[in-house]
Amino acid sequence: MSTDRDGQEPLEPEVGPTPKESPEFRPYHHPAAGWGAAKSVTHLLLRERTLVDGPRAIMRMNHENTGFDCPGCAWPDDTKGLRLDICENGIKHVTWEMTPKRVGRAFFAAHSVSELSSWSNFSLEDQGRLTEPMVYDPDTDHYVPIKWKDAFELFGRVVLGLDHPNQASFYTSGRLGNEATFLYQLMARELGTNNLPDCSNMCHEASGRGLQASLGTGKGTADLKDWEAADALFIMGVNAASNAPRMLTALAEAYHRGAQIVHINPLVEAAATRTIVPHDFLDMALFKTTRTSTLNLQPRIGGDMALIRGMAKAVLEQSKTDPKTLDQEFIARHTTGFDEYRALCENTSWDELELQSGVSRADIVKAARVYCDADRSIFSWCLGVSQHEHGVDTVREIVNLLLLRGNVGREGAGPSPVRGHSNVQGNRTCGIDHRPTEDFLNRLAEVCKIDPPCEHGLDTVGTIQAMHRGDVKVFVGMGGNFALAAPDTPYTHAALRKCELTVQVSTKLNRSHLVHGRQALILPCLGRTEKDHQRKGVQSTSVEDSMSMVHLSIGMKRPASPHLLSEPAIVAGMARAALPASRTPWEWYIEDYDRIRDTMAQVLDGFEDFNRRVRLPLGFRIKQPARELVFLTPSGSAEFSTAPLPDVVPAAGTLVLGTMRSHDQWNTTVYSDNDRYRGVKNLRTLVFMNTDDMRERGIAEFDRVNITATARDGSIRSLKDYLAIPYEIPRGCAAGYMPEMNVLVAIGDYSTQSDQPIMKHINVTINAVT
Ligand SMILES: Nc1nc2c(c(=O)[nH]1)N[C@H]1C(S)=C(S)[C@@H](COP(=O)(O)OP(=O)(O)OC[C@H]3O[C@@H](n4cnc5c(=O)[nH]c(N)nc54)[C@H](O)[C@@H]3O)O[C@H]1N2
Ligand SMILES: Nc1nc2c(c(=O)[nH]1)N[C@H]1C(S)=C(S)[C@@H](COP(=O)(O)OP(=O)(O)OC[C@H]3O[C@@H](n4cnc5c(=O)[nH]c(N)nc54)[C@H](O)[C@@H]3O)O[C@H]1N2
Ligand SMILES: [Mo]
Repeated sequence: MSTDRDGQEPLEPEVGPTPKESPEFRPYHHPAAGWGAAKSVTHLLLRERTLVDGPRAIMRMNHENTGFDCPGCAWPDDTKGLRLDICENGIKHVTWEMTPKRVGRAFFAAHSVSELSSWSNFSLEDQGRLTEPMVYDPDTDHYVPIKWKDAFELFGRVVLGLDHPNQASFYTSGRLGNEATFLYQLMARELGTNNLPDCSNMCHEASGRGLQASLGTGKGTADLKDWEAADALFIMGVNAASNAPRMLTALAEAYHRGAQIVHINPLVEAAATRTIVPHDFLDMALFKTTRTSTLNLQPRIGGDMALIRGMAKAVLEQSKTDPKTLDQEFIARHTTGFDEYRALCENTSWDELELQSGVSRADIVKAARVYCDADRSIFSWCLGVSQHEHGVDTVREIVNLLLLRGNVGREGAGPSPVRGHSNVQGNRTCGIDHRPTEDFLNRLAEVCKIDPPCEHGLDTVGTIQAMHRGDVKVFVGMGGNFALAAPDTPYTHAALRKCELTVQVSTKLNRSHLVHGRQALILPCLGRTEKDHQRKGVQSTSVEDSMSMVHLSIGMKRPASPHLLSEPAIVAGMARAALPASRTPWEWYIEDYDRIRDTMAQVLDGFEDFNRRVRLPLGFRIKQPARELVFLTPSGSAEFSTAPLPDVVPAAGTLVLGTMRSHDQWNTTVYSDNDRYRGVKNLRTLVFMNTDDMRERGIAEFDRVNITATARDGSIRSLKDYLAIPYEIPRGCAAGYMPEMNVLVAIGDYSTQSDQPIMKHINVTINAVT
């Protein structure tokens, strides 16, 4: 159980909305999406009382530059344009933002911060949209209204009083649009710090670093057209039906076309079975389902690298009798390190590969056959691959396998990580990077006439540790819910409480407003669905999806309150207050976001002629050098990697636990206590376990268990009274939900390769409560 207030008061386990109805578990055998999804959406629209506005807004979502971008996941929009490209969860995220409920000054007057601290996370967000800026009053322990001007002044005063700009840290959650992002990093760098942690530090940092090292680009190279042309799709470590539901459409289309679809996941998730394509109304009416998988492999948690190396070994073995198995010309012309990699594969025994992957040689070879039989293959992955100690090595291993058959830089092929937040990729493109390149800083300095610092800044874990030490005194959360999303909940909370000032720019009340510094501000902003009026008219912002497409998003709803400001305007207000002598035309930028875009066009690679190109019907695709076979690596070629296989087999008596999302949640926002596709109702404090592991421990379904995690430094963290659910998961593996389980992730347990907290590989023991 987590603790609050520097470890003194215990918090209730973080649960969703349902007042304890009895939990249910019945394995799910229906197709993904389809009518189950439609029913769930209707329920939510009714609950949020947006049955009229909701559907109207949804019809404007993801349309060619005339609507707003879905604030949900980063899956790209349908290339065919006008089709209704929506999903159940996208609709949930939109209605969540459009709720008619409001949190005004009367609410804050009625409830002290201490009182609100005892509320569940669900109840906090369920109060509705924030309506005006608030400041914490320590005398009364209440948030009280503050004028925007005074809020900015307070921020400016505290920042100006710091000994060094590195005593401030500026977090970004991946919903922030590109224009606000650019201004935000400009403010930080003009102040003199690269302390720009973001949610990507907990999410896809490993993917960026792995791809950068192998291919000289931090992003995937495949786009949706490639997905439509691939002969084989390998889907790794993603729960697509819940977290990137529009991928189901691509999978169903691929299946119809006769493509092979291989899912690699310790759990057989709903997307690995069959679907009713969510926006295909005829299929909906006829209950017509399509398969979305041709092969499922269930590696142990952390076993992917061994599995991929096994596939590479099988490919190399096959090439001895069939030389065309390898793309020799591609390897010779475009890669380095092939001989070393081949030797490494040959010297890794099948026994070791089977043990470490948890998959039999026969099944690994089966997957390799699929790969060899396909002319064009795409490998797609998400957190199941990235949130590990060896996430970078695994991503590089995937690239190794792609390189063997020349599956990079041509149609229908390539690496294709599935990003999380709708604009997390755009944030990085537009400068949110605690390790900026010299090139970028030089360009920023020249165009914006500032003198940015070149020493690297703090990422998410680094920021938490620095706050804990007292080295960082000002924390700004630009969206997100840092207090719950970050690892080691009590440690993170203690760190936030040590700050001089915490500032949260948010749409809804959440835990991060209650776990605050000595001084604290809540700055409420417009949501993506809302009209952003500025001096020169209604403004749009741009976003970038998982496949490097940049397009405009225009809100259409009346703002939730007349006192809200847009995110760019909030950044400008903060910047002006903290940089009174700044020559950056902050106010002028806000009058018309085209002006921000004109500056961005000069600073950012691939954004030339930004204002015109972003207004093209589907926006534009940022040039991807690796796609054109230009590899910006030290060698100028795509680089094979030869990392040693990690030992991921749990020690005797222990299990490896991965944290993940339920179907009915958006990261720290929990919509209900149900996880439909996994057959769970009214329960979040659960742990999925293998039946044999349960039997060995004398645990039966719904038995209460205690979970104890042992960190690398030997420290112990635990959760009590969770309910065990027997699940089809490999032996030695267990799984449960974030953010409740973040208390188990020790602050020091981050990857030495990516600095990402290891959220998918926690060493635990699980015992029945006696
Ligand atoms: N509805 C909804 N959509 C979302 C989000 C949300 O919370 N709700 N969050 C968004 C964000 S920010 C992100 S980053 C993405 C996250 O999308 P996902 O990566 O799907 O997120 P998780 O729920 O963490 O699920 C991890 C998946 O990896 C599998 N897995 C765990 N360990 C391993 C392993 O070692 N190997 C393999 N191969 N698989 C493993 C799990 O079984 C699970 O299927 O989704 C985005 N979209
Ligand atoms: N154990 C464990 N922990 C994890 C993960 C895991 O798999 N396991 N996943 C990690 C990952 S991948 C991620 S991305 C992080 C997510 O970390 P965050 O991005 O920090 O968290 P979210 O829950 O997405 O943030 C939700 C909040 O964002 C605010 N918000 C919503 N819309 C807007 C908007 O338009 N503007 C602004 N300013 N605010 C808005 C609302 O106030 C809402 O409460 O969590 C990480 N934590
Ligand atoms: Mo994420």
